[in-house]
Amino acid sequence: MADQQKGNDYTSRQIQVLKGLEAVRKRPGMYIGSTSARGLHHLVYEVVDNSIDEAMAGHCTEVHVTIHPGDSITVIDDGRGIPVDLHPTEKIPGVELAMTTLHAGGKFDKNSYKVSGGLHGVGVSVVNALSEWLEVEIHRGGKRYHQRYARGVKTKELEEIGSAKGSGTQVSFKPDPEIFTELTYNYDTLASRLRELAFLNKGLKIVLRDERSDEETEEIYKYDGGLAEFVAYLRGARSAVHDKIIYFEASRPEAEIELAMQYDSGFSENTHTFVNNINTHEGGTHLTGFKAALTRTINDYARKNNIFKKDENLSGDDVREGLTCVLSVKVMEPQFEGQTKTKLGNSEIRGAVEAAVNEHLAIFLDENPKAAKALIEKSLQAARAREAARKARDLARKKSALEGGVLPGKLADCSINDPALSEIYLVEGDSAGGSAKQGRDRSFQAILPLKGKILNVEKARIDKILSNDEIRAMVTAIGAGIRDDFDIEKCRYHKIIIMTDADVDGAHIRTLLLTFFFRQMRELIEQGYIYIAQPPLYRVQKGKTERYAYTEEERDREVKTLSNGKGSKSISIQRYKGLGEMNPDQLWKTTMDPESRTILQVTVQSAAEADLVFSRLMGDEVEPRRQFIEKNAKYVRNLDV
Ligand code: 0RA
Repeated sequence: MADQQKGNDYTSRQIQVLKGLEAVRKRPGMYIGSTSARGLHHLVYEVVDNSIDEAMAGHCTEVHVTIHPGDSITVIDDGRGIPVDLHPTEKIPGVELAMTTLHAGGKFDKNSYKVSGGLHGVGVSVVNALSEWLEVEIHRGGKRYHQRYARGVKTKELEEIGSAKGSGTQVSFKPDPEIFTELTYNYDTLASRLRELAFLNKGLKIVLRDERSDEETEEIYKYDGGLAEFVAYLRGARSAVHDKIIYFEASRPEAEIELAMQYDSGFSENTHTFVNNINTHEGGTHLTGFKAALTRTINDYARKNNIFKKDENLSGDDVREGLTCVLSVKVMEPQFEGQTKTKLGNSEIRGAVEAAVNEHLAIFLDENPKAAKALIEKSLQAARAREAARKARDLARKKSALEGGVLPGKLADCSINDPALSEIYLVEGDSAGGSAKQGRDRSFQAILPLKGKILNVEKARIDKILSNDEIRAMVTAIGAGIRDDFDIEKCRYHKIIIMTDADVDGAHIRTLLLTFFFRQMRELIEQGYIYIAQPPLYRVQKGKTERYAYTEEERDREVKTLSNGKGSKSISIQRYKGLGEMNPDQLWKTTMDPESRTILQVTVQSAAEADLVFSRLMGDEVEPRRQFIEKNAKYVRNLDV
C-alpha cells in the first residue's frame, strides 16, 4: 500500500516535471527573454549565477567557464557541490530536483544563502529544458556523481562514478538548435559579463576559456581590489583629477554596500549601480541615496574649509561631472521595478546608502585634503559652465529654438502626427538628404540632412554642445529635450534612423551621433528607438534586371545568377561610394522602404562597457583610440554599443 502510494507520487511528480519543462520549451522567451543571441548567452549567466551565489555565501573561490568546439559550455566551481541525497518528501536526489523543478534552481535550501543574484532567477532547470543535452558532475563527501539529461528529460539516473578530493559542481550543456535561432557564442559578450562579475565579487577568480579555434585562449579575471579596480578600468584613458580612488565597504543591517569613485578631467558622468550583481540601469533607491549624500557631503566639506567664495553652492550635476563611480549593494529581498525590471524599489536602502556614503566620503575628504580640493575645484568649474549654459539656453528658449515651437528649416517633416508610426532619417550630407526627401514616403518619414561632422560631445561642455547648429536642429526635430530635461514621452518619432555613407567618414559620423545619443538622450537607445540604415554596397545590372547587394558575397551570388539567365547582354557592377550616387527611387527601394529595407537596432549590452568604448573612441588621447579601433573594428562595424 505504502509502496503503491509512493509510486503514484512518483508518477504525478514526473508528469508535473514534464509539464513544467514543456512550458519552458513552448515559451522560452518568457523564461530567458529571447531565443536569439541574448537568450543564448543568458543560459551561461544562469548557470554561472548559481556558482556566484555559492561564492557570495563564502563557499566558492573559483569559477571556470569553457566554450567548447560546437558551442557547448562547461561551468565548474569549487563550491560545496549540489546536494545529492534524497529530498525528504520528494524522494529524489537534490540535484535532480534542481535540474527539473522550475524556480527552485539551486536554492531549495533558502537558509543557505544570504543574497542571490540572477536577473530572471529562473534557475538551472530552465537551462536544462532548453539544452539538447546537459550533464552534471558533482564532487561531494569524497565521492563523484554524474547525471545526464536530454531536453530536460533525465536519460541517466544519478550515479556514483568514483572518488573525489575536494568539492564542487560541474555543469555542461549544449543549447538546443530546435529552440535557439543563434547558436554561436560571442567571446566578447561572455568576457565582458564575466569580467564584470569578477569586479563585483572581490577576490573571486573567474576563468574564461575558448577551445573553438586551434589557438585556444584563456583569460583570468580576479580583482582583489574589487570595485576600486573596476573604476580604474572604467576610467581608462581619461586623466584623473586625484590619484587615490575613493573606496569603501560597509555592512549595514539593510545591505552590504561597496562603492568606488574617482574624478577625471572629462565632462560626462559614468555612474553604474548594481544590486546583487545585476546592473540596475534604471537606478532606484540606492542611487538616490548615493546622489543625495555626494552632493551634501561635498558641499558641507567645502563650506567648512572655506573653499567656496561668498554664497557658492554645488548642484548634484556639478558634483557628478567627470565622475566615474560604481556602487554595488547586496540586498536580501530586492524589489525590482521599472520597465526593464532594473530599478531598485526597496525604500530602506536609500537611507542605508546615504548614511554610509556620508560617513565614508567625509572621512576620505578629511584624510585627503589635496584630493578634496582638486575635486571641488573640478565641480566649481562645472558649476560655472552650467551657469553659462543656462544663459545660453535661456537665449535659445527665447528664440524658441530648443523647446518645441519652430522646427528646424532643413527638416522635411512627415505629415502624420503619431510618433509611434513616424520615423526620422538623419542623413549625412545635403545631396543625399535631397535624394532622401524625394524618395521617401512623406506620410510617415521625415528627413533631416546633417552637414559634415557633428560636434564630438565627448570633448565638449554642455554650453558648447547646445550652441552647435547641427545638434540644435536634431534636438528640436526630435522634440524631447536633452539630459535631465529629456522626456521620452515627447519624442516625435519612435524610429530615429542614422543613414551615412558606407565609408570611413560615414562610420565616424555615425559614431559621433551614437556618442551624442548615448550621453545626452540615453533612453532613446535603451528603449530601442535608434537604428542604423543599411544602404547597399553594389548594384548589379543586366539589361533591364537590376539587383542590389549588401555584401561582397551577395554581389558575387547575384552576378552568378544573372549570368546563368538568358540573353547576351553584359553584366555591369556599380560600387556605391556614397548615398549621393543613388537616385531617389533607388534610395527608397534599397534603404528606406519598410517592405524591403534592413535596419539595425542599436542596443546597449553593458552600459559600463559602452562608457569605456565611447571614452576611448572619443576622448582626448589619440593612441588609445587608434589601438581601440584596430582591436575592435568588428565592434564598431556592428554598432552593438
Ligand atoms: C544548495 C545547497 C548546497 C549547495 C548548493 C545549493 C549549490 C548549488 C550549486 C549550483 C552550482 N554550483 C552550486 N554549488 C552549490 C549545499 C548545502 C550544504 O552543503 O550544506
